[in-house]
Amino acid sequence: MNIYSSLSENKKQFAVLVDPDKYNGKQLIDLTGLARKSMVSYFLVGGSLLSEDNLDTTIKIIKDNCEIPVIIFPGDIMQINENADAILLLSLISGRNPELLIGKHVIAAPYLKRSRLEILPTGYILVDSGKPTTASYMSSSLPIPNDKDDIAVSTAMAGEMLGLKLIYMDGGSGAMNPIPLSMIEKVKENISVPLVVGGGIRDPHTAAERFKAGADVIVVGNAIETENSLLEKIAEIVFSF
Ligand code: 1GP
Repeated sequence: MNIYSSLSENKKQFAVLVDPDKYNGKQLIDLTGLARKSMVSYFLVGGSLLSEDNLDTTIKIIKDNCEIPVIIFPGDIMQINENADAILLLSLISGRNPELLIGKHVIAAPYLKRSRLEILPTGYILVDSGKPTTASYMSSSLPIPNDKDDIAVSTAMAGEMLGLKLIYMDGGSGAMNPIPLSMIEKVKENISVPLVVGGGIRDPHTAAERFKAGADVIVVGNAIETENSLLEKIAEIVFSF
């Protein structure tokens, strides 16, 4: 399966973010069952900071229990894993940390070239969500202020012009506030690559509003860890579009 083609299909899609530190085997099996039933589009697996050595097992359990594609959402080059289907090759274009714009990519490139992972070059934009998140802290970068739509638009446009194939606007996991609707609308109007939106989405209404504003893919992590029935409710929203 070519994941980029499926991301570009111009239909609303829903990705569940799995932080390998947060799920045990039984919880993962329950989650994959629910995700299969609800026709979740993708699993994103990874985290800005992983403390346990669970990434490999997490990916294997997901792959053993469903056909849903697994995309690595790496917090670090240590999170490259051959058992996944694809990897977001993140360039943190909202920040000015050279390591996360090109440095880590140079180190990862030979490994990625040898792997069979599909590479998804992604312009990753962190947006201030009301308080520092693990992503903003660990990346030593300043997120875009959430009332500065123009900065977000110019950043996303620059990312697309540089050849990045996806734009991912993220408030960071556990974000206090989700990405503002006006920012999503304006970014969407100005890019033609798929737009992924995540961070702080905790209910179906918030997800629906972000789809309406122009998000092609919604990512939800934290809220599903707390209440996995939310997965079915958000998945229903996807089918209403
Ligand atoms: C974080 O966009 C993802 O990078 C998901 O965020 O965990 O807040 O849903 P949440």
